[in-house]
Amino acid sequence: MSIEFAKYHGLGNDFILIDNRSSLEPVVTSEQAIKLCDRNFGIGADGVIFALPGQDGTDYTMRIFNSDGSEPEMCGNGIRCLARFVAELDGNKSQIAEYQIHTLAGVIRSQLKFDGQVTVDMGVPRLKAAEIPTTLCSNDQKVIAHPLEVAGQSWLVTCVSMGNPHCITFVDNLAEIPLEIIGPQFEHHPAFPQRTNTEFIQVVRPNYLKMRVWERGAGATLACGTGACASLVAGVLTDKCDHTATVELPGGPLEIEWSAVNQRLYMTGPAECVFTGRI
Ligand code: ZDP
Repeated sequence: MSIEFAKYHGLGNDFILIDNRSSLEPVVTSEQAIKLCDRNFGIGADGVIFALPGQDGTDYTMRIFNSDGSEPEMCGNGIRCLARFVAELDGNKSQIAEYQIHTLAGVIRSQLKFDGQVTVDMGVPRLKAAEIPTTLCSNDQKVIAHPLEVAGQSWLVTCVSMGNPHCITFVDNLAEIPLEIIGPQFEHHPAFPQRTNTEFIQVVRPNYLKMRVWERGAGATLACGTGACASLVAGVLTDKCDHTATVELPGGPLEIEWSAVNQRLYMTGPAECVFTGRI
């Protein structure tokens, strides 16, 4: 096979982008995606993202495989990269371009800004246990500061779905968290039937959070857009932070706003092309 790709990243959360406009199915299988994401035997990435034809009146459809071959519903950093990638494919030279993108988590709107930043309307967070999904409490209840036993310790977790599942814990000292050890134990905890993304948050100020993330299907990554949005929601629900905050990730900062008017989340951050190539 011969497939052209572009390598993009959003704050170091990196993806292989593939022009999939000629087909409704990804041109790469999940097994092939695992190999492409391998950092020693492949191109190296946290995931593979496909720009497919739009559905139901949208401009494009996004699908993504994690580096372990699983398919998440949504991907915040990835959709910023996709917006830049399709603007490039379209030959869109205008300074501001808006795209409607169909995802497994619904229609997402993204807007390219003149300064290279991309703002994404990430939609309304889902909070009921059944929507996460988690068995931590009964189906239509919210999981807010709920105890969860992991690695012989009780953690107070808040669960938020941004289309994909997130489990958030607030900690006093982020540097002390043994992410590589406890991350997988959260991810595979029986309370999360679809597994979960896991975020640890240190509140520096109500409008400034620091985050480390263990991603479902990808492990420790430098950034996670859906995770930053979910964490701000968890911070508001537990009275720890404002509706607008900077979330500092290992790869850099994202600006997140949870609108009190329409309950939607807006994420702003960079997306950059690193190189292109042929498989
Ligand atoms: O839900 C999942 O399985 C995630 N690993 C998907 C990827 C999320 C991402 N890091 C983000 O920025 O939202 C791309």
